Amino acid sequence: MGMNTKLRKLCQALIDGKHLEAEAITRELVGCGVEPKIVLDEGLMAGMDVVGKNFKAGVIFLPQVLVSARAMKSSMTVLEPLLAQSAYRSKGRILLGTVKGDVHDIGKNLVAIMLRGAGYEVVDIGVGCSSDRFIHMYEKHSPDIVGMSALLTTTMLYMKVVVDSFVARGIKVPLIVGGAPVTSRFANNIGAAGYARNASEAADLVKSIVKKTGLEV
Ligand code: B1M
Repeated sequence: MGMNTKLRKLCQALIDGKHLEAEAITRELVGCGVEPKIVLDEGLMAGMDVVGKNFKAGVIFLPQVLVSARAMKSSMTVLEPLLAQSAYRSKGRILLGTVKGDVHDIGKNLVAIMLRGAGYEVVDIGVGCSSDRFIHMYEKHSPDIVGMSALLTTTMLYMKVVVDSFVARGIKVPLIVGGAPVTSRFANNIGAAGYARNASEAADLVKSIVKKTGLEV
């Protein structure tokens, strides 16, 4: 079976929510030497895209989305060590969380993987994070950058609450944002230090902020 056929099968396994199959095909693909980034983009992300569209169109419902999300997570356990392979040496510490009211964490986890792969230390504080949690964890871990993720048009508004709470406390850490509904314009409007469209852009963004603020040694 050719690589493209396998990628299509992976995409379909994700859509069908077959996590064992998705994980097995992922293993096969990387075993054949296919770049993990290609497996991610052309297999998993392509599948998740269809899932999102079908959900929006009312063709499938939440339980199906959940089984697809589980399939994505199973495949990611195979890809994660490969994506994060570069030798570890911390270039900076990033605090990362999904904001209050939002449970979507696949994108955030991917951002964490890419950042770790790019040599940053990531403190992942999970989903549904209130501004108090962001601040408490900031004080505990003293990160160089704080990153927020939101997947809902309703919860992205909470990013402003977090930015404002940091400002109110006089904390000057750069706050960056991302997630499907978030735009660079929105990021500007709420006073965030930056926006990234996807996980690799997030790594570039962090790199440029770290450089600008002279954190890199
Ligand atoms: Co939800 N969901 N969901 N969902 N879900 C979306 C987001 C939606 C667009 C689907 C749709 O209608 N087409 C829609 C939002 C509509 C809107 O507000 N605009 C939606 C909805 C409505 C809901 C519920 C409200 C459904 C309901 O209950 N009626 C509910 C809300 C729950 C809540 O959070 N309170 C809900 C629930 C769920 C599940 C739990 C079933 C599941 C999440 C499982 C999980 O994450 N553990 C789920 C899923 C899987 C999706 C879709 C299908 C896929 C999301 C995903 O994982 N994508 C999604 C449709 C879609 O986006 N295609 C949808 C793959 C992931 C790798 O991409 O998360 O975009 P993404 O992350 C990217 C970038 O955005 C960026 O980089 C990542 C990697 O490239 N990025 C950052 C993300 N965070 C970043 C942070 C950064 C920088 C970049 O800096 C810090």
